[in-house]
Amino acid sequence: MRRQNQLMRTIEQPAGSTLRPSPEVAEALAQGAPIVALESTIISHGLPQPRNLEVAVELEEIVRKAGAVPATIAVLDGVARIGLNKHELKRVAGEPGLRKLGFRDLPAAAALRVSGATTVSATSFLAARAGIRVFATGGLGGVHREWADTQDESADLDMLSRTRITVVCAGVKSILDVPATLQRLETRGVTIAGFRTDEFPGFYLHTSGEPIDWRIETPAEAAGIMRAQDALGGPESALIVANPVPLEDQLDPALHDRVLAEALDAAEREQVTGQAITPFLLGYLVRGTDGASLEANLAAVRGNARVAGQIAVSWSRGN
Ligand code: PSU
Ligand code: MN
Repeated sequence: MRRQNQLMRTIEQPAGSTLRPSPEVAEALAQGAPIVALESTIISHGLPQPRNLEVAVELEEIVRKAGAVPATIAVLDGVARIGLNKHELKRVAGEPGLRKLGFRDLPAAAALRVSGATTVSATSFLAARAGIRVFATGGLGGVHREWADTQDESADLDMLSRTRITVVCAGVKSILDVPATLQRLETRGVTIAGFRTDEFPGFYLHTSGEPIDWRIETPAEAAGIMRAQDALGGPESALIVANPVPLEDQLDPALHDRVLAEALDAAEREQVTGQAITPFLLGYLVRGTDGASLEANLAAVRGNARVAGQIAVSWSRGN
């Protein structure tokens, strides 16, 4: 017995020191209470200051109103934190030079005691490791329009193809090649269900115009798909619940197309590539639309946090 305890400690220690749930999240996990993971890159790199902190706080409130515990995920001083307090949220929103951490950056950040915000790929991995099944974000990463030249495909897609997590999002960011991204998701075996829609949402826009195969009407139906994933027993891929921004909150499509074309030109001129391209394009759109893209982005994320909370509640009731 003592030997077994010792063994447990050696196994748990590395995980314990690199992955730390907040007291509230730890308690919710122990009780099987509904929890929604929230990512932090959208706060640090996706939204302008000082609005980003307000939004971080607001998203947590929306999850709570739906009856679930929010767990914003970020790496602070090398430790992956699952659930942040107000002071820690402030660090994510305001710390100068905070890094953007994809899944592959996590070991280096842990070993070198670096702080950073987590993308969808890193957040889904950490949430699943912590035992959280539902996650809300804005728009996923995906295949970039210049893929043939750059091979730039977000690590989000790979991670979602091998992680059992439900991600509520407004589709993929419209700066991407949406049909190519949908094709990749099909090839990699990621289930997509439209939430009260037959079309894949367009992030800032209500629809991307691309059809999707499955439509659900209720959070309970999403929880039902999750239970069926478990019953089937694999593979370990994600469920994407695609929840469009309401039509009345979307960015004007003509304005979107015009400013996005300018943004893509500017990125090419300034040779922005790699991790920097997504924040660059999102920032360009915010300025080029006088903040209208920001409002559409926020409306989308708010809706996703709400639906994710409802799905988490339905999921935890049935488990
Ligand atoms: N959704 C938003 N804004 C964002 C992001 C998502 O509304 O900024 C972030 C997510 O963290 C996503 C990342 O994982 O952008 C994609 O970056 P990349 O294309 O470099 O993989
Ligand atoms: Mn990329």
